Amino acid sequence: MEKALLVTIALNSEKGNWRLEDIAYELEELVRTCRVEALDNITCVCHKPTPNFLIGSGKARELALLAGELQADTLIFSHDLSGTQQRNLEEVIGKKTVDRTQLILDIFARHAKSLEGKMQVELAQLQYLLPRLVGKGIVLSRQGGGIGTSGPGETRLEVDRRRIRKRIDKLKKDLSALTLHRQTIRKRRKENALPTVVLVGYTNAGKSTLLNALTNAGQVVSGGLFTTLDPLYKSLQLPNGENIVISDTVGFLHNLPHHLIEAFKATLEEVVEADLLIHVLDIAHPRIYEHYQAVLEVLKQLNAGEKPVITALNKIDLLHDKGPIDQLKKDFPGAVAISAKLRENFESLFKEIENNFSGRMLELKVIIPHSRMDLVDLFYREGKIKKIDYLHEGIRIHLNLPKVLHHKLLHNKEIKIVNSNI
Ligand SMILES: Nc1nc2c(ncn2[C@@H]2O[C@H](COP(=O)(O)OP(=O)(O)OP(=O)(O)O)[C@@H](O)[C@H]2O)c(=O)[nH]1
Ligand SMILES: [Mg+2]
Repeated sequence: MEKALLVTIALNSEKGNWRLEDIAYELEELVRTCRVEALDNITCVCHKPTPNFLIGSGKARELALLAGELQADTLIFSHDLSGTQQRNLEEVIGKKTVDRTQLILDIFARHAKSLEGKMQVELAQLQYLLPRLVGKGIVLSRQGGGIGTSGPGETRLEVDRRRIRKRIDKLKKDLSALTLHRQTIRKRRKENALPTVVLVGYTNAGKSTLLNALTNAGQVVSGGLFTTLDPLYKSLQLPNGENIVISDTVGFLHNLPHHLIEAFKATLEEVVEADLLIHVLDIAHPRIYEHYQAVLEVLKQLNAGEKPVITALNKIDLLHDKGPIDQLKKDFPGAVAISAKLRENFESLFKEIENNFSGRMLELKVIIPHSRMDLVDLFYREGKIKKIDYLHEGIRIHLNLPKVLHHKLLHNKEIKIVNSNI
């Protein structure tokens, strides 16, 4: 197993509510996901970041000594490094260095499954690499293998600049063709008038677990970060009979590398197009408030900051003391506390979703001829039948039906509307 020395950096110039220990903890979680052994995690507070070394050459020499003592293969930094900084650090330390973006790209590269996912990751990796291919430092160091060198699938990253440029152009072209295809599908879905709900949230919050619990989607779930890169779309019938399409998304992270957001824009467009978002939060995570803010930031970047959102406080089964739930419900008004794993309190979640779409369904009583069993099938499929009576004059049905469908059936002479709530 690759052995790494972690370096958590705090820049004085950076504001925000992320404390040094939060950054350190997150770096460790990312490294764990990469199956790299963390030998130690050194924190560096940088009052004056330098363009050549970021942390200063003196600190770099200290790290070189420590890395030698610990016999580290690699140094992993919690911060992004410029090409120059990375080259200089590698020269002084004599080891491979990996920065935060590279680390995240590496995880994405390992987890990409679909063709589109792989292409998006490769594009992000190449765009990251291109401006760094000056001199030979980074090129040579990347040839050693290990973390920071994974390509999507089994491919090794190319390091030839001209070929990279060509490849970037090709990937962009192919991805935009896929985007077009995706838009066509989305348009068709819109025509069918099915509302779409997208699960968003910090990585590891439990989005895929929730999707599976709601729809038997079979989405892969794991304790590592960024397990899901390829969202799945599933249809789901709410208790009131309304059919919706629901999907999960790539997990978010604070300061998600912009290369990644750019490359995944096509996938993340689903978030922008959604009728409703469910923001899944890991209630058992000590940094829940920071996660919440980070997700809002990414949503803003995607121009989805104003979407209707239901906050789902997930993993309540992990809380021995239920006290914090009350406080959290105050902090996140309207939030529902659930356990995706144990399927707890899904009724409240469904109620919130239904309320959000209220007005789309209509309650009515109709009488249809016995010969029109196909309509009964349709009502079962598209609506919710509350009561059905087989009478002499026909089949009397009390049901909830989507308004769009009601409009379509309005002029059907065979359907007699006895009562409706409009
Ligand atoms: N105890 C408990 N664990 C949960 C719950 N929901 C999810 N988990 C666990 O949390 C971990 C992450 O779950 P995922 O569903 O993969 O999370 P995700 O949000 O899809 O993560 P990414 O795809 O990586 O962004 C897994 O180990 C799940 O088993 C829950 O309600 N209770
Ligand atoms: Mg997932």
